[in-house]
Amino acid sequence: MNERLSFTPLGPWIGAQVANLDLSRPLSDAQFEQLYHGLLRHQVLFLRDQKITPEQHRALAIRFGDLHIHPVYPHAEGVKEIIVLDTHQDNPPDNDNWHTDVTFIDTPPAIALLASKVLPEAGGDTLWTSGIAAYEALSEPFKQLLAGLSAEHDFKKSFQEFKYRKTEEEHQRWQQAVAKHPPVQHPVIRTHPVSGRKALFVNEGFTTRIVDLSEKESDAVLSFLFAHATKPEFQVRWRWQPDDLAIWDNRVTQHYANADYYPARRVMQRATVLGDRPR
Ligand SMILES: O=C(O)CCC(=O)C(=O)O
Ligand SMILES: [Fe+2]
Repeated sequence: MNERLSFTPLGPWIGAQVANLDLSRPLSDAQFEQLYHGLLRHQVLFLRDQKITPEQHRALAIRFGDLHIHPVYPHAEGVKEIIVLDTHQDNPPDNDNWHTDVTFIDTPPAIALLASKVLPEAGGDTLWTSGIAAYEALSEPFKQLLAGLSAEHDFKKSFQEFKYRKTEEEHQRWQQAVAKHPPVQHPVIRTHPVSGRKALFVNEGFTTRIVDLSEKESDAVLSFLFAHATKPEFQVRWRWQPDDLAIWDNRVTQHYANADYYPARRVMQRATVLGDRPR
């Protein structure tokens, strides 16, 4: 049997489409190695025609490491590690902002695996941007300035109270999540723990300030970095078909889920692999 996966780059910096893999069957070690290597290189991988159940999704994700259970998002029935993002008229999309997933904890996710289940007739693309490309495009003096800095990341910046007041129960769950997630700090530039590549690690979704700068300096630097990080040059955009799977390296990327399809329905399933402390 031919076990070689093929990777077709979707751009020079980020994104590749993977062929010759059927994820409804268990991956061999050789296949997993190739997939992981491809992920490190391309930062986000896309696979078409992968009809996987929540259980199969979890079994695949667990090959990459321990899984995160989200404090707020609902999960698939009986599979608490699989988040269900079911957006429609009464549950508007809320990932239409550039972010890296769950950077509000000490050990943000390393990898996420997102499967498309129900799609609108048009729209609902997702975009990713490379923190490696963004870092490498900075001038040397600016890289040196950023190298010594840490930034604060806060759950509340994206999960804002007004969105969680529909029922008393929802509001209580939000309050508990806030109490459990005080702001944390991460380096502004992180080094990938496996590839050794450096990447910009601030994101508009959760990063509130650079701790060692004055408030005005921090605001100015962050607004430059948020804009810089999301230049089209560093991006890839994926047009979903049903049963696609995207796998991204959350340590060195950000993403944006285009909400243009609202109020149509769109259902996605996500597994999230825990990472280590950014350095
Ligand atoms: O719905 C999407 O395309 C992506 C949503 C998102 O931000 C995520 O799953 O982390
Ligand atoms: Fe996300």
